[in-house]
Amino acid sequence: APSILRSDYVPLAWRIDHLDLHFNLDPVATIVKSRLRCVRNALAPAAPLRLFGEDIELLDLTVNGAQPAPDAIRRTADGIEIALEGESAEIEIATRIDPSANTTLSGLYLSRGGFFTQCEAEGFRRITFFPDRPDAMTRFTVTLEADTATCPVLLSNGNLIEQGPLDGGRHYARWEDPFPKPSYLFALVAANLVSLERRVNTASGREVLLQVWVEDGNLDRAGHAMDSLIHSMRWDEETFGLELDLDRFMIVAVSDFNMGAMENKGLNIFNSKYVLAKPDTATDIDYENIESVVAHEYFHNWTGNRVTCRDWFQLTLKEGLTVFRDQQFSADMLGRMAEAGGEAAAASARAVKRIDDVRVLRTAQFAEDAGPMAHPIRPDSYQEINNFYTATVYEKGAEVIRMLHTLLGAEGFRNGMDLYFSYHDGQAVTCDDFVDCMAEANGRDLDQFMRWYGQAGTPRVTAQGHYDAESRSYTLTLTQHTPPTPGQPEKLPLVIPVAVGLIGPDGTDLPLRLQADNHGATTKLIELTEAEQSFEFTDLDFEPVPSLLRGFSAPVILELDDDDARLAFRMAHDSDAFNRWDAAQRYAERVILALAADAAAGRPLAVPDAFVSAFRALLTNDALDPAFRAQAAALPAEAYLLERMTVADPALLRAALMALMRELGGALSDEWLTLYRKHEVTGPYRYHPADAGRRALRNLALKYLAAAGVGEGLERAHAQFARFDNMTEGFGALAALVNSANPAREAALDTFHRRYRDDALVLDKWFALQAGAWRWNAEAAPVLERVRRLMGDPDFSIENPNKVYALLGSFFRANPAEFHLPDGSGYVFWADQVLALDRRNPQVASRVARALESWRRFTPEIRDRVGVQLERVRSVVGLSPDVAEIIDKALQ
Ligand code: BAL
Ligand code: ZN
Repeated sequence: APSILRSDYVPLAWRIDHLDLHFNLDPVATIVKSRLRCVRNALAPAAPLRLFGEDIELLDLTVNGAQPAPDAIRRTADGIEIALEGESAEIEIATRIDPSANTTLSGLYLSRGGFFTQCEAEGFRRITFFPDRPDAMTRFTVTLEADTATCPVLLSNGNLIEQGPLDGGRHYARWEDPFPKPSYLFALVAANLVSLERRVNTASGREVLLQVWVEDGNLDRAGHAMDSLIHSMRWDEETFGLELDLDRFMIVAVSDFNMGAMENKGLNIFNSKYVLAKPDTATDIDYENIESVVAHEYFHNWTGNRVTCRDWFQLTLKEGLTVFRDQQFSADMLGRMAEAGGEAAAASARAVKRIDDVRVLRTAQFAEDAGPMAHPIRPDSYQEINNFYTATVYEKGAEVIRMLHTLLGAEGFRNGMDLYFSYHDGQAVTCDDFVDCMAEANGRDLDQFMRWYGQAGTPRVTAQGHYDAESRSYTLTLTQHTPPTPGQPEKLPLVIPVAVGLIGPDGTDLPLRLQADNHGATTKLIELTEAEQSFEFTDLDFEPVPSLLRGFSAPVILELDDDDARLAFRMAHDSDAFNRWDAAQRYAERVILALAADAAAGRPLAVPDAFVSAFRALLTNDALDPAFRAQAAALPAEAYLLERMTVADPALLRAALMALMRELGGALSDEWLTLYRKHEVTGPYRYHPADAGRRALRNLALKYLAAAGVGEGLERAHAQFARFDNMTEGFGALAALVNSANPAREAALDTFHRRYRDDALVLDKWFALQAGAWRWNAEAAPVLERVRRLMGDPDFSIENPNKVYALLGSFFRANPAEFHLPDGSGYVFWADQVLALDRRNPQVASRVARALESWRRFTPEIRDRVGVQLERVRSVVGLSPDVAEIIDKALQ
């Protein structure tokens, strides 16, 4: 497919100042009538009105009430062009669509008998002909007609204007959205749902109605989403002075959904996974995810909806900023809840949130940035925009915003935000417009900073320290280098904020004096802006141990030459919780990669005693919050470690990880059992970071003990599984049992399945656990056999994205050693599934296809076998543009 270029942007020739939509909803033949009021844009080059349309049947089209002359209208590959005269025109269009045949879940589709829409990025053109691009901001009025019995609830954006019965068992509702919006924010829902309602006042005293719509029977799972929404509203009022602008705000849960959730104006539609929670079906992590996704979509109301993107290349304008906002919100919420345990507990809760976010970035985004899909947070080209809802645009985009926040300070950042809304409310703008506001509000030149928007690849930063005893000074020399990425051979130096601490021999932070300043704080922000730069710290009586990039102050790979002793020292002493965790992770990584090298050379796999000691010291340090200890004692993600191997070899890595888990589980079994006993949570379940931290540490103890086959640990896991009242403990125990050589794991899986056989979201966990399981028992059958069998399970459905992500996604992404079986059977299976999915749902297929994009980093044996399957997929006629782009780029 041809690439679309950012440089090709042309403003709209015709604005649509009002759109009146009428839906006659029917599962197989929905009729959509639309009336567009078009106004010539004097600022753009003259051109015909261009309407996009895809997979819809045009029934009728009039211009100013008459059939247009044949030569005034032209069908194009992606829609219709109409030559218009004068300064304005009214277009009326009727189309027919078949929602029952829409398996793509983009546009108007059916889920469990109800009608739902998903229009971002380009789903609206699958509903009616329209200038379906984000800079076409329009006022919408929407009328819905549907069968009353099957679709008693009729929702769209904005305010309900009128509703009533119609003949033939049908009814209607009319909605009006007072705010102009692009078509990607349009939504409708017509279904049989019930709602949890709250009326709350905004900061300015306006009463608003909040609703969370779910299927009957699920109201007891809607409360946490509602609480999260109210917290999000308060937070945005307090932090950014931003208030809800509508009288009504709705969240709707749907079972079949490609993404996590969607920020349609006033009518957020959510994957039910990010709405429904009660203690015995949702884990602590589910509760946390729901809170952050509800916040994310709510925050989009200002960062995305009121101010939107000029074109899809600017996606990070709304996504990076909104992810940053939801991350800050979650950190504040967790910190606030933890405050009851003191200031240190609050700080630790915030640090743990930061660690979680960086784990995601390092695992998913760093790999993307090092592979064939590497792109800047603002790409210059794409073939299929759906492929660019990426970790780079979202997570790295959020890191770029975070750097602005770090460089400008909270107040400076807020001033920039205020200016952004004062200039651009109601507009479709670019990333430059945003950064310009930050620059103007702070009197700061951000031209060099803008390179973060244009350069792909993860920068490497190296550090060299030199202590001079005579002058009592320490010189830190930092270099930066960004490796080439596809289409970008040369990179320029970036602005990299580096938060630095220097640790003295006794483990405490030293006061820092940079030459020519006298602050004496113990963490200092320095700005690396050149390829190489030196910073001199004075008044130091000892050679310090540097602690760099505290709090992960920039999204870079910091190449440290710290040896084991230094890592152990920082693991024991670094006052920055993030870096303390990072030291533990780096040390573990060194040990794991050395074990993998041992395995490759046929040497016995021996874990160094020094590492076990450092690990024990951290684990048993009761001054540290349990949640933090659980983070530090969890090994780095397998996908991340594969990226760190010179040649990715999943079998060697798995052997190394198993050896380390067994050693740490066995050698520290007493410590794990003591921790397990000490951290029991009593009383009814509550979602709270203090409790969640204790549960996480106990579940981790079970995981290590079960991996090592420690009898008492397995007994504890069985006991926890036998009588659990919350999913965190139930699933934690089950996961420990399944990831062990203990034969009782099959019975536990059956018990769990029986208990939750009617609960789709819990069954997703059951599928994912099996697909991601390691083979602790060498005689057990390959996991691929189980995955094939589970695809035939009556509870599995290839039509449901959550099921596909749970079973296939977990297998392809979270179980590399089993996916990459030496006989290559995993790749044949992968290609079969990509092709089967592509016929139904290209967006889901493309996500699954991406599991092999980094194939060139693997061993020659793997590359040979993957290459054959990539070619096989590429040769198929009728591949979607989504999958075609991924495969083409992988093969380039
Ligand atoms: N805009 C797509 C879903 C999200 O990022 O909120
Ligand atoms: Zn978003």
